[in-house]
Amino acid sequence: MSVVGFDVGFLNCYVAVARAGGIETVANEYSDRCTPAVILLRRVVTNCKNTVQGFKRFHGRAFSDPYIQSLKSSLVYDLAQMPSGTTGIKVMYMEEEKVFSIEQVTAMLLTKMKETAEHALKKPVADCVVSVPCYYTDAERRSVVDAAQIAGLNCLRLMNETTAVALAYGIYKQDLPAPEEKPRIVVFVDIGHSGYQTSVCAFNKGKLKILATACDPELGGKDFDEMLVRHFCEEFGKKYKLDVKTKPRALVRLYQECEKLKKLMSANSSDLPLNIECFMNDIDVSGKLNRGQFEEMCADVLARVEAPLHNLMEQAKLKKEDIYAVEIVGGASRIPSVKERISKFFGKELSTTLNADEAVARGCALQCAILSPAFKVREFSITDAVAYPISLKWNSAAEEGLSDCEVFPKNHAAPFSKVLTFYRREPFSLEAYYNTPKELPYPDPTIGQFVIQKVVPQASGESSKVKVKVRVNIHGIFSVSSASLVEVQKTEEGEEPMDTEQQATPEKEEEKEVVTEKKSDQPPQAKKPKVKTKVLELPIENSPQWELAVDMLNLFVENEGKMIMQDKLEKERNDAKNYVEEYVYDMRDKLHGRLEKFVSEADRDILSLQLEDTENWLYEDGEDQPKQQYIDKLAVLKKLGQPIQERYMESEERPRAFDDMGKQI
Ligand code: ATP
Ligand code: K
Ligand code: MG
Repeated sequence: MSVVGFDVGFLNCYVAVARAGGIETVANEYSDRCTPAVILLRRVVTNCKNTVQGFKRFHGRAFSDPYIQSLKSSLVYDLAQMPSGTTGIKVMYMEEEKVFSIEQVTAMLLTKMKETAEHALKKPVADCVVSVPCYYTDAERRSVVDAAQIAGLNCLRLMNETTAVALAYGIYKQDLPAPEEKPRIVVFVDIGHSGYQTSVCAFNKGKLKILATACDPELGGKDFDEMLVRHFCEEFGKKYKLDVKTKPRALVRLYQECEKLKKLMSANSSDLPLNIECFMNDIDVSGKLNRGQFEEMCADVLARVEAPLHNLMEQAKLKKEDIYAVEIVGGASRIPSVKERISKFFGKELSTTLNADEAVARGCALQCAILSPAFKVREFSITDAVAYPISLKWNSAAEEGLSDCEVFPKNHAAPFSKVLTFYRREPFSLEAYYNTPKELPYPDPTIGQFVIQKVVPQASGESSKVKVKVRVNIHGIFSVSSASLVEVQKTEEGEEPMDTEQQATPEKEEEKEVVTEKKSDQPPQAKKPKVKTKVLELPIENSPQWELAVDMLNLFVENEGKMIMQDKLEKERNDAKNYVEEYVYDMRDKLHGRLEKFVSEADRDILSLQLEDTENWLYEDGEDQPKQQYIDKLAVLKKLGQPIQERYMESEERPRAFDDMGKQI
């Protein structure tokens, strides 16, 4: 049982684990707590790598989605359509052109993060909590759950990023109002590289409830970079007659330098330089900028900060005076003018008590600890909110036409189940969809199709009562989770009716009757006959939008395993090569140093020649060989070198042995 939280950012990822000392964010193999959201795929021949990055927003989207199409030109890799219609990424891998699904690519990233967690915990990791933006739809969420599965993870919860932050904020607070008191209302703002999320949360002792969320999925640090890049492209065009947009490599460097400059400007308001050597056509370029100019050129971007805040307060029907604190996280929350806007909106100082980069991962690890039976952690109940209102529609036999019903309004508590009652004689289908398409990040509001099968009329010929349970689960994903038919069996008068309906879901639940076909118009009877009922479970055919087929998912799981093996082999091969290289350099130095006295001149010449040959081989034919070749090369060298080293060791050991004897006496 592992307790791990993963923050999968657009740019930066963090891994937090629970250990005896509490929750901590852990470092990767490069001793960095931040893991870039970048996948490097080896393409054997050229030994260069495909770099895949900026893929977080491809989840659950059709390849034909205008958003995906509009991004194509700005990516350094190609996109392709998967057989299911979703988005894939085309790369060269192991000498072959391959298309990886977005789930596979995120799985590769999660595999890296899983290894970081395993290294820190020194045991295998499976159970975890993974973060997603609170504006993610069903299709996006299902895609991330699949990615986790491909990476061999058991995702206990997909957690909304702002909810993770709220948990990290609230769980250690000792002074929260008692359960029956007025809750403490806190606003959370996370502004990262790609997206801007806000939520308002009510805290009482031992619990938090998200009241509302509001977002701009297209506002983040990247937009400020964009403005800087645009500015310098123009300036360098005038100053050096360079058309930067035509050279992708130069453009990538300019983006990197502009991001650095943007960060520097957060701490410094004076003129700051931007210098790039050999930028294009061997020309060195330079420019400068100060914070005032930066804010001016970003006016349109900054103007977008306020709208979600308005929206949030309006949804929650709260006044600014009701807000106890505004806690901000995310890298771009460090931009002074962003902070100013938020602070001005609420008319209060912002609170920065959490680590702006690590709070999401820590919140996820805390949630994982709460869900884990093996870990003792303070009781804390978390109620999230539905991001987009969900409706069902169906063919109504009675009304002849389509009927629909909103089952989960916006900000409805989640996770949550509802039982709907239908009166039907035959199988029927329900279509779930988001009823506010304008709010969605993509064009198709369909959630999925659910067919309730094996519905039959009662023995009397009347319609059957069919109970359908719909839910938004712990990941924030909608489903029709079960259906049952109530078979009425008339019984002797006086006998107690049997209640065979099952209960007991930990989730909160509500019932609602949906009459879609008239119950028979019997006159009300004076004496109601006592009835016995039998409940039959009905099979449901689920077809959520953009679902990854089970056999595809299994294939991806298998392939991920193979790729991990391939990486391992590749690492071993590289290590074997490095050992040869190290031995060559090390021995050459020593032959002319401390080993000199322990080798005859003739033997030394032989070994020197061998070392030189091996070095040349490493740069030529030996550049890219199977592991065994390097092992063999090393063995040949060691056969000559080992005896020399042994003679040296012996002579070193001798006087020390005497010393030890001296001490014993
Ligand atoms: P997302 O939350 O959208 O998935 P992410 O989690 O990867 O993205 P963060 O790591 O929170 O994003 O933030 C990264 C962004 O913050 C980048 O645009 C980065 O340039 C910006 N950033 C980081 N530090 C600073 C700073 N000191 N000043 C200005 N911007 C900064
Ligand atoms: K992050
Ligand atoms: Mg983030």
